[in-house]
Amino acid sequence: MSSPSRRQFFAGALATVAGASVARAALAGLPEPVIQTSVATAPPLVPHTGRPYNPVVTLNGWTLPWRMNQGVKEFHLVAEPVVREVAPGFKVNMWGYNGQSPGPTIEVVEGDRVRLFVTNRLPEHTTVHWHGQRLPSGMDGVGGLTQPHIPVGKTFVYEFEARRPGTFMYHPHADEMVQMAMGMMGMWITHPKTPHPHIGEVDRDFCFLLNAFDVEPGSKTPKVNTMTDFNIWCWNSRVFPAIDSLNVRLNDKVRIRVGNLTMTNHPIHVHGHEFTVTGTDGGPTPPASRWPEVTVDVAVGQMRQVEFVADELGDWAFHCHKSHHTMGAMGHAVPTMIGVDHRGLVGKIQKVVSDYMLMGERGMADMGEMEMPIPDNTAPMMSGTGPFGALEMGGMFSVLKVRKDQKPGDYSDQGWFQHPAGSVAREYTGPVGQPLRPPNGTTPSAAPSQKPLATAPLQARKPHAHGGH
Ligand SMILES: [Cu+2]
Repeated sequence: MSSPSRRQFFAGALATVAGASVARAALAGLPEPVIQTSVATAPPLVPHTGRPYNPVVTLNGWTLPWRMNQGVKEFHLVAEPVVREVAPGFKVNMWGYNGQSPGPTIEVVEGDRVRLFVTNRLPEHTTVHWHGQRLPSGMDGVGGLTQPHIPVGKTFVYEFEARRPGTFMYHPHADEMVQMAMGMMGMWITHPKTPHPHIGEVDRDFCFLLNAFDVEPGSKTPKVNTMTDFNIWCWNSRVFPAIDSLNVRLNDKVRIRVGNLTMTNHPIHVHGHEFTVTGTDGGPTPPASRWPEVTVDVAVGQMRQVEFVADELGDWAFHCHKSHHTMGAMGHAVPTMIGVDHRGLVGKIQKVVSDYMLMGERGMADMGEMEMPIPDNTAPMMSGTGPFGALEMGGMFSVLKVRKDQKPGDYSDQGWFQHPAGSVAREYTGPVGQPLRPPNGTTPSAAPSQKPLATAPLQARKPHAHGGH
């Protein structure tokens, strides 16, 4: 993560000035839209007006500044085409808000009166639905049902009170399949007004959206008619290794809020720690309902927030547990080539079939190591290099970095973990005997040291029942 961009800094400063000293007449107009194009994780936006709170950090994203206008928090969202760097060397034409997909995180406090101006710079009409909020029906943003669509070039205004604390999302409810497939979405956090019995204080509060795209290898624009066959699995429109790590201090209390706006579920898994689910779409969970887990499934349209104490030093993988979601651009027709050495042919085949990619002939680990040849503007299928070599990961994967010397409030990446001597898995160099295998035709369940009994009853087994494990 890098320091705040100058652009963001000045934008924040301007918002402060506007809130503090601009004449009332000027406040009758729209707040200036703040645009952010940096892919770096912005530092938390400490509130300059209104009730105080401990702000969140949006992975590879940022929080939208607001201005206070006679007690109302005013935000200005601009729906527009954007170019998102999903990974270095892989840029995608998306639709988003204020320069990015996803749009900026909106952070408010329970009880805040919120006014949101939405300007439509898309080539078609849109709306914004405030997913999960309690609000007047006419502010719910469902085009045709609760409001007319926002025409191209027009600005609509939404206004409601943030009635309950929790983790929320926003997205269009207009040509939804296209607009969400193009990247239109964002997060919304409502902090509690007063200490809440079910909401704990934390040292670090992260949030991100799960989102997915279907981008043909070598192309730059998502296919918008895809229903389930997405191939770019993102957190905040980024894929590993372009997703920032979650950098925390030893014994920090950590909260991670995850929203899912893909079209499938994602079991989100942390290594080295157990977490509890402290919040869902409906708000904070009562403590008596919580239990420890290391994986939480986040279904389509859901939000989950998990909390844990980061009390184990190290680099801990944090990822979706569907293994094809930690892969990059998988062509849909990649043949299995295990056992075939055809590396020399790839260039020739790509001249005819542009999205043809080489599948490793000994499994796929080869490809992470060998930087397999891929078409231009394509996310590598598996990449990222760790201190011990190729990580063979892509897509929905990041690293929780727990460090003793990470300063409070510092979210910067300190590099790879320095393992204490003797604490890393290593090669065993002693003698290794041949495994004992039961002779052909005997029951494999008999322990090798036991002589299979001729009179043992036959066990019924499905064919290949033990073949794939
Ligand atoms: Cu997944």
